Amino acid sequence: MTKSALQIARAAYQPKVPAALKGAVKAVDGEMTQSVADQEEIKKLFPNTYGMPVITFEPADAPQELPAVNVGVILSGGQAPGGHNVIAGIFDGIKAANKDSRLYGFILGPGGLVDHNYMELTADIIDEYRNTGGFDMIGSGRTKLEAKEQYDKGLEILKQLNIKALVIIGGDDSNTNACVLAEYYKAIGAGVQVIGCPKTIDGDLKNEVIETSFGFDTACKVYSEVIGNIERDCNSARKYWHFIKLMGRSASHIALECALQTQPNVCIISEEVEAKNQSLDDVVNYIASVVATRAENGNNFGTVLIPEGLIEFIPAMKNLIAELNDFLAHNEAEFKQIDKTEQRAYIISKLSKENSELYASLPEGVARQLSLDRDPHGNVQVSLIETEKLLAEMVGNRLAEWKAEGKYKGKFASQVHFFGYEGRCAAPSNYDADYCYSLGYTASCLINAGKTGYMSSVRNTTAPADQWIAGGIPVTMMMNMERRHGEMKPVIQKALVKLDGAPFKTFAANRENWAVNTEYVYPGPIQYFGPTEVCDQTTKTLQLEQAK
Ligand code: FBP
Repeated sequence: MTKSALQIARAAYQPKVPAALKGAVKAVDGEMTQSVADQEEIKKLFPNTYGMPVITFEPADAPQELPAVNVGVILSGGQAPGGHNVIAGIFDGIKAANKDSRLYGFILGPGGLVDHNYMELTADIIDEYRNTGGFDMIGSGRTKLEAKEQYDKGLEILKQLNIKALVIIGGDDSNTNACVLAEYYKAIGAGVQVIGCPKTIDGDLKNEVIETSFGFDTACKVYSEVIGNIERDCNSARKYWHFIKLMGRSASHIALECALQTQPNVCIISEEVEAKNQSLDDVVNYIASVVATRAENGNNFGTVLIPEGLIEFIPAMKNLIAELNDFLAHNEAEFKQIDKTEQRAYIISKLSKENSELYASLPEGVARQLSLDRDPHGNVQVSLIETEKLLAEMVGNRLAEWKAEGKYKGKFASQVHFFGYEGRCAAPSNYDADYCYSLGYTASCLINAGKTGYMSSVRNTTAPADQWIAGGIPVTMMMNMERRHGEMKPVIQKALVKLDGAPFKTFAANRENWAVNTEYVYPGPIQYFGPTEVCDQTTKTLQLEQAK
């Protein structure tokens, strides 16, 4: 296979690890824990894995001879830079404890466990993928592990391969399911430990004890590089407004981090839109007013960042989508009979007054997406809605109205972009390469310590790596009860952008200046070799959150 020069050089990179992981470790128990909310219910649902202590790994006085262990690993959900290094860390960790230990990868996500689709990960394979992006070593998938039959089917292959521990690398839902699996295997005495690792570029799996999910750092740096390039382009040609949608299914962490890195003229934060009960019209008016103000200064150009999940956070749109879901579910047959050209008018005639007016105000393409593209559960697939086009078009229309009223005299031409997949498989930054390898190595220490129902945790990561703290957090500690598909379920709390948190406050304190003046920052590409202040910067979000 032909490799790029960077790939060849990068293969030799030795990830930096916490000092404690450089030799033999001992597990030190901290405080006993309880769930963040709904303690009684969670305790009842997890009688075997609730209340366990936080664990920290410290250097051991003497190396310990450990028995060989067979371990399985699964990559779950969307790709995130650094996944291969988590696997390399697990591999090196179990081999350091006993060279006869073996690692098996389940193919294409959790489905591989259920379908008994696996491969042994040998040293040659691991070396091929060190410090590379992507999940292609074993592939990933979105099958949810949530049914007893799946757990039992999985156990068959785990027994057959004599696997004593399973590491599930995933987001909040996958780690929730990992914990349910840990509880189940413990309850039936299956003899299989389950350990989770925090992954998602979205950055929404974090809390008091998990500083960040891996991949967020690299993905934001890739997007910020390109946003910076676009800002420079628009500051050179001075004729376009660029509307850039950024991935992040729900939370706006990616948009916020990219805004902190690149200082665009506008960045919409979904959580703020919801908290202020803003309408789509309010968002359009805000962007249009920034365009108009800049035009008064002769600046008919700018950059707008839009989080992928925005639509679902606009209360009025949420109501419209809910009524549409309901209406179309109950009238599917009738709706399908209607000629495509009549469908819009048909929906307008059927919805409640408020929702029908909102629906009628939407551009044709978006209205169609809302009524046609539905997932297997009958829900509108909001991520398919081209919010960047929607906003560019609506802002253009609003400015035309203002022009007719004599309130705006500028020129408005827009370009639209969507950045998501471009960043998910990038070669991990030094931070993600180090963090992921450390998470994997820590997972191996949790396995060696006989733990189950824990998430691998590496903290203090704004300090140099040798001061990082490796340990394990009981997954039940991060749980609360939430309504999912009409039922109350124990789940890890999703971390949305906190409006009283330092990253948002820093953004809010600067955005008026960034809107009017051209204060763009051009972060440039991720640097893998060079001075530490260039190569080892963490995200601004993490720096601001961790600043004491
Ligand atoms: P995870 O939460 O599984 O890490 O995936 C996040 C994400 O990248 C979102 O940002 C995006 O909305 C979604 O995956 C896209 O999913 P898919 O890869 O299935 O198109």
